[in-house]
Amino acid sequence: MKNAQIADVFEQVADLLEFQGANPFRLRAYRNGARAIRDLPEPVDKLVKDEERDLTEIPGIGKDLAEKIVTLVNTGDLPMLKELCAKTPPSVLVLLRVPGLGPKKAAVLYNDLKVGSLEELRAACEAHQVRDLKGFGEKTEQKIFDGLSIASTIEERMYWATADEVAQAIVEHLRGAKGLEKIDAAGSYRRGRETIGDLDILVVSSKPDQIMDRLAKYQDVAEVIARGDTKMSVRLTGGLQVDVRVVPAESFGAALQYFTGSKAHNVVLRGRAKTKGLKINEYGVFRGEERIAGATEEEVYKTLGLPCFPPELREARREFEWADAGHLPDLVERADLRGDLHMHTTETDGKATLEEMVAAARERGLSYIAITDHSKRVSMANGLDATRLRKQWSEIDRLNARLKGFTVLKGVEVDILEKGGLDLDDDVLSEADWVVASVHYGQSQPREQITRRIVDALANPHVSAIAHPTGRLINRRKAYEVDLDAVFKAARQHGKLLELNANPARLDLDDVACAAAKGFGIPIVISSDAHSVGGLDVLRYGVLQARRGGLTKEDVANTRPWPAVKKLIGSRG
Ligand code: DGT
Ligand code: CA
Ligand code: CA
Ligand code: ZN
Repeated sequence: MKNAQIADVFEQVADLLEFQGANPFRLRAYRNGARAIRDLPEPVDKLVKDEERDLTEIPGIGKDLAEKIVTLVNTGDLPMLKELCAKTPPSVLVLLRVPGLGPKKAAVLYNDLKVGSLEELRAACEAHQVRDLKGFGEKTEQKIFDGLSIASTIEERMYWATADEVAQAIVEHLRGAKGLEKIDAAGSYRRGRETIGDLDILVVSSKPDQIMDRLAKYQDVAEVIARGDTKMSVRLTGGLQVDVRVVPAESFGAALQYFTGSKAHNVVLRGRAKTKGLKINEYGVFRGEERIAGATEEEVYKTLGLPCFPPELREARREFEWADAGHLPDLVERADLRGDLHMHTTETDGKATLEEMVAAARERGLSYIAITDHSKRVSMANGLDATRLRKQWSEIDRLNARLKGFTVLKGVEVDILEKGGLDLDDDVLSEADWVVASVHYGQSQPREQITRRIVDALANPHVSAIAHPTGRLINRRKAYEVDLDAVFKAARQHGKLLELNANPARLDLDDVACAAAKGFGIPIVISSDAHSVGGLDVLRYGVLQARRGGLTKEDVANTRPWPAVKKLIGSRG
């Protein structure tokens, strides 16, 4: 079980407990636990198997939750959740998807109005029955009504990073099937979208039945949704749907193209085919009845006079424009990254020491890192004041003196204070090699205020970059109201960099914002924000997002050696 799935289970437990009116302290333990696991940069299941580690090391995880995690990892299930579910009408969980409707209010709706589905909730709102309930009122009724349209469209989508583990495991499992000739995962997963609705897997096989039998036997299959001659859909424990299609070898490329999508990209492609007097579908490219391409994606695109677009670009954004101009951007790759400029150590809320982070970064082929522990405002993380920071920096100096072919930069992640300004004085910041400034508090301030804070931080001569510039947490928290355009302008004016935080829950800046930043000529720095040794491995998720934004090696600052990065900072100031 993946961290995110375990966190989801704890959230569900908390919701159900709250629905049943349980003790608030009990709820809070589960909610805090969920957050702790979600934010943990290393896989909990590995931690469980490591005899030297204890889950209760994780802040927010006590003995009780630790035991539940062990149960979840070992069995994929939590008896407590089953019991709670058995005591709760299943439809209530659907009600909880409505923004503005928590478990407590859902309980009132269910008990007093017998509302048990989104349709019934809509009807109750329309009949103005909701406003008369105790603790509701007209405004709440309206809010719930507005939230209904969102609830029916959002199903929680899985992080790409989680889907990746699942996809690799399933593909590996299916490779064991007799008659398998080719297999590839398509869909949003192949396009590297930050979240995945379902997995689409394509197979060439002389024995489709063998593939399907083997899929049915996969350990995590909870339910077979449908099985036909060439297509099978299953649902995994944890909820992800997987569609497997068996296609003829001569159509494999066409099917891979079609099922990779995106839909919008395919629509444009069909139009292009049409103007050439051709037809394209998942079986091939046709002139009249004759199939003129289909075995490979390259030939499918080539027949239409197009390059074989990297999947990350297939969103009908600018890829056709680029193709028409004769060149696609040469997208950045993980191997291009030479350094990582955002990470934490045991001095604040990291799990590994300075030396351990250095060793791990070297193992991963990096040649420099910046240590950017939190500043004092983040008291929960034991943030550093000037004295402790300078002490850490002298340690870094001593370490650098011993290191060959590797540089540790003296950095800090300085908080942008709620009232504006930075959490550390200029005199200490001026001694740093690299300063990332970030907003952790006052996230719900109005647009102008929060934008001003960030723009002012960019104007500070000692700040190098802004970390996670929008603060969004995928599936959990919306971006701040920040005016990104103003941030881009300020970054350009002062010659500053912007981060693409590679944590799979953040991916901030996202693909679209990266493309926009590139338009302003702002270098992007892809950073892990690692809080542990394993946390360094998230860089590849950042790279995927950068690729979706059309970024090349040139556009990403930390593909350069450190002295060249340094030259970028303040260069336009
Ligand atoms: P997801 O699963 O919501 O994360 O997103 P996708 O992109 O994987 O979408 P999915 O699984 O519904 O379909 C996979 C691909 O199949 C999609 O990217 C494009 C193709 N496709 C599906 N339905 C249609 C359609 O109605 N028209 C066209 N042109 N393509 C489609
Ligand atoms: Ca899909
Ligand atoms: Ca699908
Ligand atoms: Zn950080």
